[in-house]
Amino acid sequence: MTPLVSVVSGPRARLFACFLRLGTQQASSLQLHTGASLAAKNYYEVLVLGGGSGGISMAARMKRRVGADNVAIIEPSERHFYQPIWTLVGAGAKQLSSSFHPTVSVIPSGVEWIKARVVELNPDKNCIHTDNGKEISYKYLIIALGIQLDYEKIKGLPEGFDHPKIGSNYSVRTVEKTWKALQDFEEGNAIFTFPNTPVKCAGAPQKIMYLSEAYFRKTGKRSKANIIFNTSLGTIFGVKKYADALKEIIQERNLAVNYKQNLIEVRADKQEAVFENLDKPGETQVISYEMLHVTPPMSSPDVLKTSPVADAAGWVDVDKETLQHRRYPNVFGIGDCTNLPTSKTAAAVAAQSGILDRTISRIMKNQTPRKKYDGYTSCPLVTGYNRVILAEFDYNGQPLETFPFDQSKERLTMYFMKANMMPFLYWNMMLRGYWGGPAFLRKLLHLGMS
Ligand code: FAD
Ligand code: UQ1
Repeated sequence: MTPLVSVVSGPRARLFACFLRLGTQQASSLQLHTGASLAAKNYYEVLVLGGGSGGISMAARMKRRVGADNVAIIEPSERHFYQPIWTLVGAGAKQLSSSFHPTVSVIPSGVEWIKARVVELNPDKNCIHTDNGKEISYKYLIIALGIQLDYEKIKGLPEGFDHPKIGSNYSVRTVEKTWKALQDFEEGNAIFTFPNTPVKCAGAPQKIMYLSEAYFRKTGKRSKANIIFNTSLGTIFGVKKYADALKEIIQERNLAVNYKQNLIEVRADKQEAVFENLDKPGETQVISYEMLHVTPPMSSPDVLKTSPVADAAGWVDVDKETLQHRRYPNVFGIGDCTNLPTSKTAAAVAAQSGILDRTISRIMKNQTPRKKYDGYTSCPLVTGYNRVILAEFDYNGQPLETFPFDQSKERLTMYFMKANMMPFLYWNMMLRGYWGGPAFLRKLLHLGMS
């Protein structure tokens, strides 16, 4: 069958975006125009792998550097997700539909969207391969493939999600199950887990615990709930200032935190979770649950693990200040798929996008990169339906706060920022390549302060 797809950009792309937004049944069932191409050209000056937070932001910036015709994004998904809002979707404070737009609507106009999956990288030959058999070459490559969710590494998952009482804010498929489990809670253990791997947004596994506690209080069920946070880590949060604030909340709200406990099995039919004690190999504990929130193990995407651009652990091996690849000077990495030693968040991606833009611009002019990434990352720790502690810090784990007040205090204003301002900023500025993080704001708001 001849594919009905072709290269679509500019006004046509927007038209298709509207078309998709209308949710025309036919469009999806017949797989008509999606605005994507099957790769009209086989060479681009800038090729971006992944159309998530980092990929779209960088494509928008690269379009300004080299022109839309010279940029392409390879991304298989028809929907682009604003994942940070899933914390609130899982707690019933936002609708799932508010977390996505059609991918076609976020592709910068004129930039080519190749709707495919990357299956192989060949940086020695400056090309990649896609799952539909195409070889695409590039002058500069930006890798923004995100982090992979490994639910299947827990025995009993992902099939366990077919049962009630279990959810996970980390996937579009399971986030609404969290809200369902929360509403269905009657009496017993509400368990929240943190895996024994790197994760994205390391605060999210506990944010949903605080929200659940608040929900139980609101609905008169708090006295019937035994709330347990079983984490593989040995600490509640990596930065002392925020860890101290969280520990106070944990004590105040009577939450049980158990360290070095790693979820290894879910017996969803019996509502049982099995944990291994990481300090005592071989020792396991079975806990029954009335509600279970799973944060899955995560790893670098499979396509990267075995590729020449990976470090020993599978992450894209980049310079921590310039984001340029350590061995391939025309290759760059951004976001969750890299080995940047900072917390994996969209806030970090925003800050990285500004730096990487400058790095690439100088490389294109045969100049040495100058601007240095300080590891800025941020985690709005949602501690209730109207409360947020806004953690912001750098590579050294030192607080790097934007606002001229103590951000380790729970605040309504910061909740408003997380729930309403951030999504607006993400869709309208970051994805258009105009948000490189709040450094300028921090400097402005701290003028005159030592
Ligand atoms: P992603 O945005 O995940 O994009 C990766 C893209 O690569 C995806 O579109 C994917 O389809 C594509 N891809 C994967 N494999 C292939 C392939 N083989 N070929 C082609 N394309 C591929 N961050 C914050 O800053 N603040 C928060 O409050 C916050 N809360 C969060 C809460 C939750 C529940 C979750 C899940 C995340 C949260 N984050 C938060 C983290 C944030 O969403 C991520 O860090 C950010 O999206 C990372 O951007 P990225 O571009 O690296 O990866
Ligand atoms: C941020 O820049 C960002 O990226 C768009 C987020 O992701 C959703 C955040 O959660 C936060 C907190 C920031 C930092 C922005 C400010 C204004 C402090």
